[in-house]
Amino acid sequence: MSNFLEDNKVVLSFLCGSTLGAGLTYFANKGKASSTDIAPPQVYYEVSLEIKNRVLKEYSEWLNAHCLNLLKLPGFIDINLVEVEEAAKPTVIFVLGGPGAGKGTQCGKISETFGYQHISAGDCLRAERKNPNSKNGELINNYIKEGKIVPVEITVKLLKKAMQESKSNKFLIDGFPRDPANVAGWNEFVGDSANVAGVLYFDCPEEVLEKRLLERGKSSGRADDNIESIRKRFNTFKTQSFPVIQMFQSMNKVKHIVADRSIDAVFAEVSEYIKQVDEEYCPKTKWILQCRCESRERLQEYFAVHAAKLRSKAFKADVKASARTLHVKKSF
Ligand code: UP5
Ligand code: MG
Repeated sequence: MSNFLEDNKVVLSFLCGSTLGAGLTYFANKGKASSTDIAPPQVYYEVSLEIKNRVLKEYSEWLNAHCLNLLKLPGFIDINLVEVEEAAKPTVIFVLGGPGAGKGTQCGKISETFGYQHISAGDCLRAERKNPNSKNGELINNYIKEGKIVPVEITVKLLKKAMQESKSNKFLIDGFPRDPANVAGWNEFVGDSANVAGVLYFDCPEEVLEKRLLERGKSSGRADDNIESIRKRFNTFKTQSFPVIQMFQSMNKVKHIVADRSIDAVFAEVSEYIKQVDEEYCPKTKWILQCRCESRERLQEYFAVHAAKLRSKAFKADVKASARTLHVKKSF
């Protein structure tokens, strides 16, 4: 316990440093029965609250204030509020589409707006190619110039390392998996340690892609932004990468996006998808609220107050609650 705050009604004891930390205990300062008194029966109650990410900050602030108000009710002894850490697996979205479809552009925007970590397989390989200590530099260079797919052992290790070094728990894996061998490599090296939420597929006609890449090639310095390499990349995409998209499609995992539109129009649709993934896959915070009351009647008063307050708030649909009585301590 590091901090005490006292007024006439309550003593608030912080069990940890932060407001969103592991636990807070609130005590009513109402004088407990002494050993010679007949102690009233006390009811222990536990409410589990699962809070969706989008209301977490607002709800946490509200809940803290609400706990202090509850203690003003007669018969309340204490409330213990515990945040349960979920050891959730990382969430992964694969981002696929032809060369120049806008994968990198959209990933940048998603990452800025929704806090995903953007890991581009192509960028990882290009960085590895420049690494003087790497044995694979020359091989990577040749594969990229030829528009061919680098052996998966090299790529997947770079991806895994980037994920492990990140503090984030949600990732956009851009430009991977590009062929069935890449899928097998992912399953072998990452597999169950991450949840693949789905695939964002940017679909764009070749003429548009070619124009974009030639334009970018004027200044990108990329070894593969020239017409010969571009044609080879198109061919690799059609023959080896598209079947991967079809495979994910058959598993109902693909979000198809028409990419031949303005960057903002594409991002508007992408944003809706990311919100859905966040909602479904990203960990929600759970709180356990334990209260000790003098009697059942007092607890019922508690529920009347809590439920009414929650009903009056916009975030009610974003909080799931379940409750149970732990036990009733008998009086002598
Ligand atoms: N642009 C973007 N969106 C636009 C829009 N809506 N309207 C108008 N313009 C738009 O965009 C490309 C250009 O288009 C930019 O100038 C942009 O401003 C504009 P970008 O966002 O960069 O498109 P992206 O899809 O990321 O294109 P990129 O060229 O990066 O795709 P590739 O898939 O070809 O490249 P990647 O880097 O992923 O891979 C390169 C090579 O690495 C591969 O060919 C392969 O040899 C190797 N590789 C592997 O072997 N294994 C892997 O797992 C990954 C890569
Ligand atoms: Mg890219």
